[in-house]
Amino acid sequence: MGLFDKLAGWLGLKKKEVNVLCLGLDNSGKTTIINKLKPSNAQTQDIVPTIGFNIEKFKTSSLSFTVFDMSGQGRYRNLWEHYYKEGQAIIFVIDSADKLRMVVAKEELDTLLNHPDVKHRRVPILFFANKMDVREALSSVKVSQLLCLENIKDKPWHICASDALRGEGLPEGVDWLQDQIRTLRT
Ligand code: G3D
Repeated sequence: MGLFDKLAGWLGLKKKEVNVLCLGLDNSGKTTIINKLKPSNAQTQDIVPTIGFNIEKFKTSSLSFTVFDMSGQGRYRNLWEHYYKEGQAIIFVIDSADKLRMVVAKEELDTLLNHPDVKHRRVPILFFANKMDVREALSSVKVSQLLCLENIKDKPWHICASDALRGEGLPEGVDWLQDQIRTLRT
């Protein structure tokens, strides 16, 4: 059973669709991660509202994923922020080997956490400290420190080291998210 099926299988017990936002800078590994989670029968819908800004959406009967880049596209911010309202869980992907842009990732995370549609909601956030296989990658503890994750007090969060190419670390993250969604719904 695929990772996504596992998550969707449980959620399928409840009829309502759950929206998961998958965010991060470009090139962090979002597409690779999502492709590992995606079941082959998912309905994919590429939405291109404006040239240069791509949003991918796909869903099964119980779970809907919205994936987009947050980088270099400040002018599209109002387009992507529109999706915050409907997000019930967030997957935030970081390229652990991209030390130069770690500060940009932190800025985007802080902006996300302060957004009115996110700030006062107990949205669970799963962080993937991705590209762990790269020799110079920072550890998940270091990534967590640089992003100041310990300052997130009002939302459940969890960070997993991952190697999306091999799928390593993804099951742990998905298990955590599944528990969180279950907790929120009971
Ligand atoms: P994005 O969707 O966030 O923009 P992608 O990122 O999933 O397109 O990944 C960007 C590049 O990083 C891809 O390489 C992809 O194969 C690679 N990548 C993703 N995850 C990992 C990982 O865990 N380890 C390593 N080493 N590489 C990873 P290309 O060469 O296709 O651009």
